[in-house]
Amino acid sequence: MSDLSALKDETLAAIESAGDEAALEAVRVAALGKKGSISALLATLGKLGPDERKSRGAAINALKDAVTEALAARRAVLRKAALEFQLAREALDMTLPVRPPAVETGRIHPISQVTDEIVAIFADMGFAVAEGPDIETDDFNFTKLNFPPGHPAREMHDTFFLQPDEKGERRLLRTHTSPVQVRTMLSQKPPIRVICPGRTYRTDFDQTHTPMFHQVEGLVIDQGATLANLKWVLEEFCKAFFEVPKVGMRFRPSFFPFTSPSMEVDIQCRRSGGEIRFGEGDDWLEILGCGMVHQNVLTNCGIDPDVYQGFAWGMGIDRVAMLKYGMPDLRDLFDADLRWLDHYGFKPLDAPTLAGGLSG
Ligand code: 2NL
Repeated sequence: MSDLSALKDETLAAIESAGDEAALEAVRVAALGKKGSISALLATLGKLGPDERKSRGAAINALKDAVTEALAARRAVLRKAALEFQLAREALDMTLPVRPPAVETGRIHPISQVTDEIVAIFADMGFAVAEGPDIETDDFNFTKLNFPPGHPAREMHDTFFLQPDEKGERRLLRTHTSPVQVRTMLSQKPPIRVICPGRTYRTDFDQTHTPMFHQVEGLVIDQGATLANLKWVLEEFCKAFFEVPKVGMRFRPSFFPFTSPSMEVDIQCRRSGGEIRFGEGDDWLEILGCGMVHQNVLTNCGIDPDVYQGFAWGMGIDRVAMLKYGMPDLRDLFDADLRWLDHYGFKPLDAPTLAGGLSG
């Protein structure tokens, strides 16, 4: 019988050390499976005499019962441990505060907000939005816009130039968004009504200038586009943008190579105690430049100046954003300070629309 007790010790030890249900099942098959050690013992009973069969049969069955019982006990222990492990792993701490979603904590940068406001106003007047590359050719940034080679106005633009390419041509960071309008005129037939918002670059860095800044320009080309239309468009824009029913405007003669005549536009305002209000008072604030598109520009862009004429304007977005939302320092716009953005930024779901109110 010592063979049975050795087998019993061995099998019970294997059962105790089975670390999971799969290992336990392997022990069960090795002992009680068709080819298992205990099953093999039972198969030997047939060859024994009746007395020996009876006593040995009882002993083997007792071993089988002991093993079956130990298997069940160990299985229960392993099941409980597996369940507890799963429960611990899947535990949720219901007392943790809910983290607010990004749409509530994120902020739209004032430059993006003001750009969206400007786009909404001009879209309502039937303007499309056009965009173009920040890196431009000298031809699109200057020559086509009636800056002749060597013209002093080129120097006034404080241009960032890139290294010349194999052909000796040096590309540049656009100094205004006008090359987008050049591209538009070259690729579309009149009538054209576009606005071109985007990043622009000049080598200028002080209290009121950053080397990267934002501009929006507008362009209308049509057979009957006049200076009166230009004035109406700009007046509608200013009323909508500054959210006032009336705004005084002053058009002063000026010079740009790409327009003739050219004008700078001031709007009426009142400055008091660091605050500024539009549509009242007797101060003036310059906000944009504009004019009738120069005939040379039309010709350079494949438009017949004897059939079509047009008007255009350009405005700095950063400065009007500061004016409208009372931001004191231009450089804060580009400092990526999250506390500043939390204060001056806009909620993502408060998108500007004319019907819903531009600035919420
Ligand atoms: C300013 C003045 C201006 C334009 C931009 C323009 C573009 C084309 C043709 C003619 Cl393709 N004009 N743009 C016209 C007048 C003024 O900007 O002070 N911007 C900040």
